Amino acid sequence: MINLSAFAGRKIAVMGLGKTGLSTVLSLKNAGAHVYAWDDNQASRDYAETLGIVCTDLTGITKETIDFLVWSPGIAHTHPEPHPVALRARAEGIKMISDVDILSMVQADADYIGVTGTNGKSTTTALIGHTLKEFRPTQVGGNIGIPVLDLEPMGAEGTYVLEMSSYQTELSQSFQPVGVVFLNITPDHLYRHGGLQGYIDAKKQIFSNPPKRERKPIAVICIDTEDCFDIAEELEDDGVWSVVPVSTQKRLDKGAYVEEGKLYEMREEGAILIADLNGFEHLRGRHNHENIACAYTIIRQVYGIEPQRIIEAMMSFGGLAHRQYLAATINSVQYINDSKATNADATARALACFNEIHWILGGQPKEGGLNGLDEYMKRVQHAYLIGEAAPQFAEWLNARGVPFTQCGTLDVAVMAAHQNAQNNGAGVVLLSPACASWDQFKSFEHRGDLFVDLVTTLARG
Ligand code: UMA
Repeated sequence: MINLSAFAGRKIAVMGLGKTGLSTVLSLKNAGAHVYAWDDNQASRDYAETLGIVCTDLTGITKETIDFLVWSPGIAHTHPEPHPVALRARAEGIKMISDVDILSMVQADADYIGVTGTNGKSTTTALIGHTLKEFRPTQVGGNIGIPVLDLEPMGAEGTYVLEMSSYQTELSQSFQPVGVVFLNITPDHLYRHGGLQGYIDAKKQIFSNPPKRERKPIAVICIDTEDCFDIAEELEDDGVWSVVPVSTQKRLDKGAYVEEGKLYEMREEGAILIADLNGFEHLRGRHNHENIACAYTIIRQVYGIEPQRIIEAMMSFGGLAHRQYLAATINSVQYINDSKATNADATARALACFNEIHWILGGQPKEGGLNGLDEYMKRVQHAYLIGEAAPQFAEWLNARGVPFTQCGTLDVAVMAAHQNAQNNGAGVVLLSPACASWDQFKSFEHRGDLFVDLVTTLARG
């Protein structure tokens, strides 16, 4: 846990008592701050009270009674509607900050690498963390699921590698990364940012606080999506960041690119072959080539480590649960947990990697539904629908001639997919929902864990 004694005696409000809020309140209380905490959900307040946290309604906070307000990333403060506590704070002139700001203030000497973009953030963050650990003290946190104040202090010797969602980049004003990886942009969380431009602007905030150091900070940007290409050009023109482009679609004359699965780095003398990425068993598909290329490039550019040492350290990365994770193989049928695919774009990445797919999908639909997935339907043998999105998705699949079964819940879907796949004696049972999980589950992890439990039971016969 990060030592927050710098905040002893300060009066601090904390909104939201999920992972971020609980970690913030407990760290601040531990340091002797006066903490006023609230969550709109009774069950969350009840749980917080079991941890000794007294809950206080924050709608009446004033500038005299509160020094600043720590906001949980998932709570809306602008779109679609600003939360009443956010309105109150703004009216009172109370500063709203994030847990990442607090970490940045108290661990100001450490290095920070921020990873953002729509898809691939968690894998890239974990991969950078796994690799960099071989060379210096390194910790991983943020949107990946570890609240940053639960990390350990490191000082100037260490690097915090933080996955930053658009909710976090938008909130965090003191975050000063020495390196940023910006992976891609496709529409997501549009309701929370008032549309695509709002979402892009929120993500771009990650560049708004370059650290004041001798060397320019490094921005590794995969320029394969148009919006990222534009961001790279804009940053290049500004001249504050050293922009290093990455592509998995075309050769570049600067930065790094992947061609036919091989990673090349551009140097003065030309393109140098760094690694054959097809050797990364746990990181299959072009989207993972993007993740590897960006992870490699940021480590290489920020720390100048020898290419082969980076690649060697990367090779032992085992992949992440809930992201195309092989949960089991039963008689030559593979069962893949890709519960983290909460939008169509993420699901496209999984569908592109397999054939003869028994595809379990559905949940709370995102804007755009299954748009963009047409080209993968020839890979799908049968679809199994769950959750709120089922009627909408059934219409979409029907229009494309994809056979499907309405299953309602995940247990029914797994059983149906298992029986069909086993009868065929081949193929893949893939949970890649293209939806948020919140209609039937607490989180995508909860959904993925249930899938793995069901599959494990089937594997045991
Ligand atoms: N709440 C209110 N009022 C509201 C809305 C919510 O009081 O109007 C309360 C809820 O009752 C709940 C708490 O706020 O108790 C939840 O806070 P939160 O949504 O900020 O979630 P945390 O548990 O703090 O988790 C957050 C991130 N969640 C979101 O941004 C939605 C986690 O990312 C992150 O791992 C964690 O902080 C640690 O940094 C998850 C996520 O879904 C993985 N992220 C989104 C994504 O990846 O698409 C952005």
